[in-house]
Parts: sequence; C-alpha cells; structure tokens
Amino acid sequence: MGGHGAIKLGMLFPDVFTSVYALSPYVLGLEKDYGKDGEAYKQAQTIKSRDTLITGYKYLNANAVIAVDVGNNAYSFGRYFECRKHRVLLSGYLGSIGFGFPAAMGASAAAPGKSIIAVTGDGGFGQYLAEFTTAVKYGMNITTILVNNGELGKISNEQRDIELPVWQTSLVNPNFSEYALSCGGLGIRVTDVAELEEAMARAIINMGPAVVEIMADPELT
Ligand SMILES: Cc1ncc(C[n+]2csc(CCOP(=O)(O)OP(=O)(O)O)c2C)c(N)n1
Ligand SMILES: [Mg+2]
Repeated sequence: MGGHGAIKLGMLFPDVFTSVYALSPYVLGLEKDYGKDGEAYKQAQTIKSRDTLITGYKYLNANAVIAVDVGNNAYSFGRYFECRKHRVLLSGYLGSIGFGFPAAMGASAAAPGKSIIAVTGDGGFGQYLAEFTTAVKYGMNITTILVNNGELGKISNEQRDIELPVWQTSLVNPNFSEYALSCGGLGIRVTDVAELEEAMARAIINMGPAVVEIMADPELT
C-alpha cells in the first residue's frame, strides 16, 4: 500500500493499530472482496451450478461436443449431467484449469459444423479470455456456459475440507458477458434462475461464439 493509502487510513481511523486491525481480514485475504460485481453475486445467491446443468443442458444438441474445464463446475457436470450421444472432453490426469475453452476451440476447428459447448468456471475462463477474439475471428460456433461464482471454488472447498480459513481464492472478475459482446460475440448474464432457460436457448440458436455467464453462489454446487 503506497503513501496515498496511508493518508486515507490516517483519516479513517484514529491510530495505526486500529487501522491495521480493521484491515487485517483484507490484508490476510480472509474477507471476500468481489469488487464491482459484489451486488450481482449477492443477487445470484440462489443459483446453484446444478440448476445450470439440469435446466440449461436440455437445450444442448444430443450429439454436441462438450469440453469441460476443471473445478467445482466440472464436479457438478459429472454429478448432474445426463450424457446421451455427447462427446465429452476432459483434462484427464493433469486437470489443468483453463482447459475448457481452448479445448472447445480445438473441437470447433476439427469439426466446424458441430455444436460445441465449453463448460467453465470464472477462474478457468479468465485464463484464456483473449482467445474469445480468435473464436469470433473464425466464427466458431461455441457456446460457453460460464459458472461465475467469483472465486476459485474448488480451492475454497479444499481449504474448508482441512479446516483452514478460506484464503486468497476470491476473484475480481470483468463482466464476462459484456466482454463477449465487446469482442463481437454474444454475451448474456444470468442473475436469476428464471432467466436461465431463455439465455440458454438464445445462446444455442446463435451461430457463433456466445457466453452465458451465470452468476452463481460459490457455497452451492
Ligand atoms: C493450471 C492449474 N493451476 C491450478 C490448478 C488448481 N485448481 C484446480 S481447480 C482450481 C480453481 C478453479 O476455479 P474456477 O475456474 O473458478 O472453477 P470453480 O471451482 O469455481 O467452479 C484451481 C486453481 C489446476 N488444476 N491447474
Ligand atoms: Mg469459480
């Protein structure tokens, strides 16, 4: 924190000990700070990733190729998705986050006419965000189902499992749907489960890259 921060602190709190104490959850990363999207996450606290899978996926073509990222989003997919003739791509063994969207691009390049789906979290999709412009450039027909829970949710769970405080897993994200629009693709943000069906239907019909950004509660999977 630079000199500017110190001046502000001095004005807010009477002494340095009070200031350090008041800020310690943020400094230690124990307090969640989702930045400008904090309100949107609060609104979305009833959306579970299984809603995404059960409600949303009925719109997928029975023979779509589905590239799944790594994290809670992948566990939910494994638990709730009913596979028909779909082909599913996973980052087997390595389990590298960020796999979902680039794998979907690979599938699209290999099978240009097919309906391709990427299932990702915000952490994973954020890693290859700029690639969305490549998908726009080549008119790739990829629908990205992005479970935006504002954190590296799987890592939070691992910390809870061994009874550690949840530490340094919250993310300050861009508005992913606006980002998709600004790149020339389709972007839809869903903050209420009632909007999910229409959003999915629009994205699937769209012939080109689309992001359905679902604001989800990180505590629910
Ligand atoms: C390259 C790489 N770095 C770190 C990890 C560890 N890791 C597994 S899941 C995960 C978080 C995923 O977060 P997000 O994409 O937001 O998905 P969520 O769990 O929130 O659904 C991380 C960091 C990994 N698997 N691969
Ligand atoms: Mg996440």
